Amino acid sequence: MVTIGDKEFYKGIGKIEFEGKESDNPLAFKYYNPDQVVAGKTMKDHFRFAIAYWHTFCGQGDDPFGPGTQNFGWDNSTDVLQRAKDKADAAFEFVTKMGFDYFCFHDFDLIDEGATLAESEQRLQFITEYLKNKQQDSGVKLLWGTANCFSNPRYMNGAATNPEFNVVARAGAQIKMALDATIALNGENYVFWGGREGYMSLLNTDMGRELDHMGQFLTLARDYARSQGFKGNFFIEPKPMEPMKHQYDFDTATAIGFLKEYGLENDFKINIEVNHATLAQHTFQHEMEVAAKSGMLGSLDANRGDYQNGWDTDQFPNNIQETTEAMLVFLKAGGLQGGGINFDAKIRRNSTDLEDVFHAHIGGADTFSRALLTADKIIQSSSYQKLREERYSSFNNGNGRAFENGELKLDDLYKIAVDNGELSLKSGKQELFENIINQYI
Ligand code: XLS
Ligand code: NI
Ligand code: NI
Repeated sequence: MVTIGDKEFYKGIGKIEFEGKESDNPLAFKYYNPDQVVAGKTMKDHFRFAIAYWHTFCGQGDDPFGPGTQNFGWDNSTDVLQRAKDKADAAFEFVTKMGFDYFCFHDFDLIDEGATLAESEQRLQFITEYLKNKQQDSGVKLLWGTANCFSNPRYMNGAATNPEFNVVARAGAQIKMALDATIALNGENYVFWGGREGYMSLLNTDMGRELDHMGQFLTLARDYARSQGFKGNFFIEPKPMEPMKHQYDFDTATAIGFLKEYGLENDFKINIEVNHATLAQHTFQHEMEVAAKSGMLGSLDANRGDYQNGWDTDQFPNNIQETTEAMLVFLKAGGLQGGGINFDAKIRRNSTDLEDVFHAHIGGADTFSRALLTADKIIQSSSYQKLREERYSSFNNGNGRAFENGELKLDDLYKIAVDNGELSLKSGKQELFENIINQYI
């Protein structure tokens, strides 16, 4: 049973069900079968799919060349509080109809920012209470909350890294309020995406000082949340550029180095977004592998970029090859550390039917599901893992093992090399690996 408020916003669309790949129903899942067990867990538990409040209920499709094209039924009231309640009703109707369990938000996605800090806080408390009831009625949970410390002009030079202390303090107040809302809604995680934490020109920027401020700021946020009983993870979401020319959380490796430098590695993990990986000239799977290596594969923001122009287009995922390779990393890592898969993606400006956003999320969930099924089959039935392990078999015993155990010196390597004489070449077999992926898709 889909529970909906007095108003129904997505009229004529019911709960999306799994019908299998033979189904021609555009409003049904072809691969995402929530209760199907893959690699020891249901798909629902592997993915923990979430809806992004900002794209799906706020983003009206405006771009630098024209205004929005969406006509959201929940945006009509002239009363701020009523509008926020309508938006929440629409959000919970949508999440429930999709059959997902989670949503994610920025503070001022939920309700418009007030004219003063005090007014903003009152508004946030109001909508938090409302959402708490909606969560109780529907069972929908909060995957993560975050604060928008990048849209308001006061943050044009950054938030935690602003050269002006009073702006840093203002960002601190905002993040305290967003943490309060996240904790009140039993949020499982809290995200920091460094919106304008970076620089436009190095000429007017003291990078070392700004990075120290960011480390200090995140420490304060962590300490406050822990003092309020927050047990979840903090995630850093790397992105190399946009809006700033250079963003400090450039990519996963940079963010992990930063977290370790400031002693935050036990509380923070990484939230990896596909389109941010590609902007950093990495693959999605590369970023996941880097995070997994440090036990920090926290959460995923699912979307895709455009292969021709490289922009942060935030399109819905549909690249089965890319996602299959990502799911190989995912399964090898044993899944995510506390997070889920948040559709940080938007429909195109000319997708203006109410059902389009359903097609988009169905496609995204099906892409991940098909990729997971394929990756699991590759691991279970192909020679993929064996071939990969064999490449490193010389480290399994003898001198290779001794090297891994730290028992050899550089002198020892010298002696071993002298004894070995010239070596024969060993193929990396890349084409064979690629063929295995294709065979199982
Ligand atoms: C923007 C980011 C943003 C974060 C949350 O590029 O993806 O949406 O996920 O602030
Ligand atoms: Ni993004
Ligand atoms: Ni994101």
